[in-house]
Amino acid sequence: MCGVCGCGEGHSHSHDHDHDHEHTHGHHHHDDHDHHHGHEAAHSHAPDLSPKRMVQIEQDILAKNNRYAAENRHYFSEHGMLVLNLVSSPGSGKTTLLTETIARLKDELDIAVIEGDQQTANDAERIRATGVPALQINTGKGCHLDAHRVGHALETLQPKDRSLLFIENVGNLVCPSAFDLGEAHKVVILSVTEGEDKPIKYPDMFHAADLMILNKTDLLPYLDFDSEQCIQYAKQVNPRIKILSLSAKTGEGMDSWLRWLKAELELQRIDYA
Ligand SMILES: Nc1nc2c(ncn2[C@@H]2O[C@H](COP(=O)(O)OP(=O)(O)O)[C@@H](O)[C@H]2O)c(=O)[nH]1
Ligand SMILES: [Mg+2]
Repeated sequence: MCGVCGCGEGHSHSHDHDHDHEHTHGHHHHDDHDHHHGHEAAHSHAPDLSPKRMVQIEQDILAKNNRYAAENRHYFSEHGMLVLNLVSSPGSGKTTLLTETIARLKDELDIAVIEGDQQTANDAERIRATGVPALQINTGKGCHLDAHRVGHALETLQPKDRSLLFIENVGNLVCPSAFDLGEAHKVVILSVTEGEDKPIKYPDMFHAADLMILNKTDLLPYLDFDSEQCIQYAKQVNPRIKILSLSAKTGEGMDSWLRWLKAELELQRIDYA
């Protein structure tokens, strides 16, 4: 996972000094721009660490993330929420899919969005323009969202009970696969312009996802993208993966996605006291 890029080491530094406590969700000083520290340091001294030490650091980071994720998951279940973690490479159409989905569902469901990008609040602004609440998290040098930051975002966003919460992760087919945010499902979005071999090139991500959305099908006539081959590759790395093809632009195939969303939300609501 992140040992290669060093991002994990940065998180260790930035969290160790004040977050080894129980996660109370009670402090508000973590806003959008305060998690940059640590990363540069990590990149500069990571080469000095032995491979064994690097592995230990990664395991500690993931264990800590998993504890925060468990707290988030508990919170989501207590509030009857469906939470989806949208992962993909940059530009696959995550934000477009969200704005199109929100336009179709916002009158019948409560929806909120957490947006993750290295810089800018552009995507949160695109979401807010649809009329639903959105919170932007900027990860700076970081290449993924982590459960701790999502926990704090919840304090600010205050999503409604029985609502649908989308988390648009940082565009990256590698690191976000390792970080559980407490979501019900990771949904990987792959656009047909990216090539059919991405599931076998980035198997961790396709293995971690429960649903793959093949987006931009409106462009298929102009490409030599082999959908059958792509689906076969995805099933090769994850036999359980569900696959939907759609065009966020034309709306073709959106109905199956909306039906899937509503069915999943009902499942979460059943357990809600
Ligand atoms: N042709 C086509 N373009 C799309 C579709 N979905 C998104 N795009 C375009 O792809 C680009 C990246 O979309 P965006 O939603 O910002 O992707 P993100 O980086 O994954 O959030 C934009 O120019 C979108 O207009 C689609 O279904 N068909
Ligand atoms: Mg986006």
